[in-house]
Amino acid sequence: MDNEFKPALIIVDLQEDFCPPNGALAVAEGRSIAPTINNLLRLPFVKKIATKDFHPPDHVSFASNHLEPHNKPFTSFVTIPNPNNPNETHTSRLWPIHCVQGTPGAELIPELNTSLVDLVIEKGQDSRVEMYSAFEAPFRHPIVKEASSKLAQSLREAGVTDVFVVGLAMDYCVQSTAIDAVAEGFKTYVISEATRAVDSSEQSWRKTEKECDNAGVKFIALAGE
Ligand code: VGL
Ligand code: ZN
Repeated sequence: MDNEFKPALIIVDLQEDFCPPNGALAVAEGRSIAPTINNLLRLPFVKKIATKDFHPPDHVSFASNHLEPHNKPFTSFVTIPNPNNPNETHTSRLWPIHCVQGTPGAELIPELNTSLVDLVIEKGQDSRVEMYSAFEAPFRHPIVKEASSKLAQSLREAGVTDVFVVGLAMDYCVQSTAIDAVAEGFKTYVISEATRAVDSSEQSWRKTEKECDNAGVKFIALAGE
């Protein structure tokens, strides 16, 4: 049936390390979106999935795992080789140590009503590569190309047609997850009141919106415009 509508909600990385006041990579107002997301969780989504950034201590995205002078969180970038083909590389931003497996910073925030979540998916476990998109869990990266995604599989099993993405951070993991959802064949939306960005400037927000738009991701507002 062409007009079938089976929506899923994906809550990206609503974890302590991405939230003020103490998160290692706190996103401004990150914690404030929890009530909005809890309200969304009461709606009849056929699948409600939360993702967790879940890094080993030696993860390539941690600035402290690199040498001077290219080891400044937020401002340094690293060139990451494809583990399967060292001639192929990509450039990635470096971060403070965050969401280390088994640490309090990796926990979902207690404000999130996890009793309404069907499935939690961890991502970013491979220390060699950055993985913003939850569709890459456990392992699928553009420079690695070992396709396998628990997320896509569980959405397909549930017959999902439309994916609504919320959470943190809008300009990194939310954006990548939403763009991959389109690539996986889902109609995809980001709900603007239920996400916040690392770079919260108007200019950066617009850039992210534009990149999402170009990829076929729709930005929607609960309140309308
Ligand atoms: C994220 C930076 C590093 C995110 C994860 O969840 O958006 N950002 N790791
Ligand atoms: Zn991360």
